[in-house]
Amino acid sequence: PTAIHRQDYTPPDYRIETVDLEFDLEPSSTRVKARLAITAAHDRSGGARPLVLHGDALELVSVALDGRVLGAGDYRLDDKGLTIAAPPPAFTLDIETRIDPAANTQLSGLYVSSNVFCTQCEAEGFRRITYFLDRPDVMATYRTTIRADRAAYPVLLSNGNLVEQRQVEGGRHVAVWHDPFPKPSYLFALVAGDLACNEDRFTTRSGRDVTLRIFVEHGKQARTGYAMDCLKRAMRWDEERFGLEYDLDLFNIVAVSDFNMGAMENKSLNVFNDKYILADPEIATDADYAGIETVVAHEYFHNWTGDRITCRDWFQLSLKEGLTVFRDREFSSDMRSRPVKRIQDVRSLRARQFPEDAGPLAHPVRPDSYIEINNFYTATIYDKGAEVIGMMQAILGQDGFRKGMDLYVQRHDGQAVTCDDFAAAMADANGVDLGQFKRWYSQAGTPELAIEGSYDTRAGAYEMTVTQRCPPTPGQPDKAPMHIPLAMGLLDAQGQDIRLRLDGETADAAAPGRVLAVTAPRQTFRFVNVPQPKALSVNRGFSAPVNVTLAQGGAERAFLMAHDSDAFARWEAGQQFATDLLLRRAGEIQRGAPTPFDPAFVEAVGQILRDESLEPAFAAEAIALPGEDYIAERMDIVDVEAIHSAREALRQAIATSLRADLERIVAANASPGPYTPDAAAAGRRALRNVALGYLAASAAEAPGTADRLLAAYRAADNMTDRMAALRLLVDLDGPQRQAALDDFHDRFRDDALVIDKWLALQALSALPDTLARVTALLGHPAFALEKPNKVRALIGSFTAGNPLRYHAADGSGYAFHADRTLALDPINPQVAARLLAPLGRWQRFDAGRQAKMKAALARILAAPKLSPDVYEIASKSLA
Ligand code: HT7
Ligand code: ZN
Repeated sequence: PTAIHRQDYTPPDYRIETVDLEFDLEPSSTRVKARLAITAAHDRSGGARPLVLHGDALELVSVALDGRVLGAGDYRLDDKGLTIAAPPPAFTLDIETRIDPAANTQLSGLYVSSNVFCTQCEAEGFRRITYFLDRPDVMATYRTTIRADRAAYPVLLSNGNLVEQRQVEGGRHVAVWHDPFPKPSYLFALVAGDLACNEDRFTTRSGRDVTLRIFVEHGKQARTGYAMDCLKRAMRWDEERFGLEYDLDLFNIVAVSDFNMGAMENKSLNVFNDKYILADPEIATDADYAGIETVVAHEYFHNWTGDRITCRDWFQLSLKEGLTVFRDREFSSDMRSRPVKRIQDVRSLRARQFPEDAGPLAHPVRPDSYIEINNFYTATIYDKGAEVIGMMQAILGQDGFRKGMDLYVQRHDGQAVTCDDFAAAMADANGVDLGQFKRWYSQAGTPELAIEGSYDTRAGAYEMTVTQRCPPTPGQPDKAPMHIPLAMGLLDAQGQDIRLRLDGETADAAAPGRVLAVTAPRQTFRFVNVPQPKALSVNRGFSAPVNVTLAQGGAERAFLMAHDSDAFARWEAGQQFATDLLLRRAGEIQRGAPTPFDPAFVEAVGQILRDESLEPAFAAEAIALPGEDYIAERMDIVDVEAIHSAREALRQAIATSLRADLERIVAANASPGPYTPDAAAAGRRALRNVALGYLAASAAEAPGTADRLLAAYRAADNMTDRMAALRLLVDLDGPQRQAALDDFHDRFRDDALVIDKWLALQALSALPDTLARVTALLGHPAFALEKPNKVRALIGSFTAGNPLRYHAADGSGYAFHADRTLALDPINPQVAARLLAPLGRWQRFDAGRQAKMKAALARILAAPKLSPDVYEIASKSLA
């Protein structure tokens, strides 16, 4: 496989103005007729250029140019597509292809999921439907005719407006759709099936009456209410926050059970993984509800940031994804608690994106090359991309950011553009220079900030020195300094923010917190007129996605935990305090000499438990320890056993010292009545379940723990509490564990999404025989390699979510991973490749594990007929 380079971009030689598609749907043999109106994009002084249409896994039936059927000598077919050497400057091309949707296990292009025809065309799936200029800078208007058996597929959908529907001979019917908005082929969609529908309406602020429909399997309509509510809230929010209004009379969503990702923003016909639509208290956890809110909003927001304004080429993917994640985060922050949302996003960034940025797959937010674009739907493109947008807002302010968005839409509506175009709109609307800031797009790696502060009592001045460094990443050994917006503050002895003024600023610049522009490799900020500070608070709100080194003792961290005016920074102080303790304990475990934990930490946790002024959702986050993966990132050589033991020991120490507080929290936050998914109720459940988790950590001291958890499992009247109890039980060997797992399976055996949870829970267990159980579950009727949700639930949970057992010293976890990858690759290479990242982290482990991880990667690479997807990840991981 060969790499594609950003620098090689050239505009298309031909434009496709209109696309007329006709589908004759049969599961194993679907006929697709495409009529394309094509014009040469360049002046032809140098003669006609060849027209190269992409195609993949297509059977060509016929091709005609301006009505003349072409013979084999008139065009060339190869594994990349169809080439016509010298077409006229403007012409019509009629192409007929035959495809086999039922055999499409890759789930890219047109496929069948539980008897429903559906498409997934991003990134390059349209070429698996017909020959086409399948690149995002070719935007056309589409008219789509769908013909199918009326009884089996009563619902026929595509993008845009329904212009005609009629019955035809042979028990078939036809629907014709027309989408007036030009779009790239990756936004094309078609759905046909026997689906139930939940219909609602929304009136836009300018008075457009929009019909909203959510299509799901029959019997599941009752589970679509929350998604519909989210959609309407998202539509209103986008009008209010960004002035962006929906632009058609119809907005359709379809949920399917087999989907490679979460959802897809096809113009006016979003297609979703069931997981991000279906919810009721019996089957969905609070996290599931929050996920639905985020993903429904995200796909809707793409209507402007992705569909109306799209990417020029796939190197610009973050243009739409980073921006749209930023927008969905802002939406969720407005719907829920902003600090809690920020904490959760940072946890996820540190768990997924920071390791990616520190490993062999590190790439810039705007990558320079790729082999397989499907491998670049990464945490860096999405989540770091969203951080970059968030930093722009931090620099420009919310009003300045809005001005930039307005200009971006005004300039580029209907176009396929670049990240530079976006940054230019932001800069021009605000009259600022974002030249240095744009290095966030081009330089990979997580910057490290070393911060030192010192107070000069005599001068009444505080100096903060910041040194920045960005570690080398593949292909980028040296980095230039970044522009880092660093929010910070100083607290006095009462925990109040000190008003801060930089040397040289006038008195009216003084403010209780500042956002500093860190731009140089080493920079000192001198604040004047400062009374004696007690604690320094940095990177408030996680204003920049960086790692900070700041020498702070336990007392200072505990003080910040209790007093910082920035809620995120309070949480962060607790995380860093816990991380210090856990790293120290892990080292002591390795040396065989554990010492007691600093009681100041346990006391600080106790204070949080007793502080009734705190939002429960925040308290839940504030008392939850950093994950094992985060601690691992901070160790020179990862020792999964020592990390696990250290973390368990700290959990036990907290449980032992704070038992009474924890019991009170569990009792006080018991469900007050029927389940509601709102943020406040979810926060109480979260706090209660974290407290229950601590109590379960001391199972050895409290012998009735397993019975208690089984009782909690049985008493639960919602999936959040049921799962919380079961998650704790699966780590305890005993009859209660099996009783609960069996009960769970029996209750929910017909609910695929819930059985995914059952698979995942078992894969996440800390018990030593977990791999054997996971291997046995591969043969369970509920599992199928063809179903991405099952693969992610069972295999993905084990390989990415269970470091203790995945990194077993004997290498069994790695061998399992290689075997599963090789089995999955011929079925669904996208999913196989996306699961592979944990093997690439071998540099972080001891020599024995390194050798076994590399051997697993080498075994994958040695396989004949590997997909480009898996080849790219495995080869880069070994490099
Ligand atoms: N834009 C969508 C990305 C996506 C996707 C990409 C590759 C293969 C399958 C896929 N399904 C969806 C989803 C989004 O970010 O909104
Ligand atoms: Zn997206």
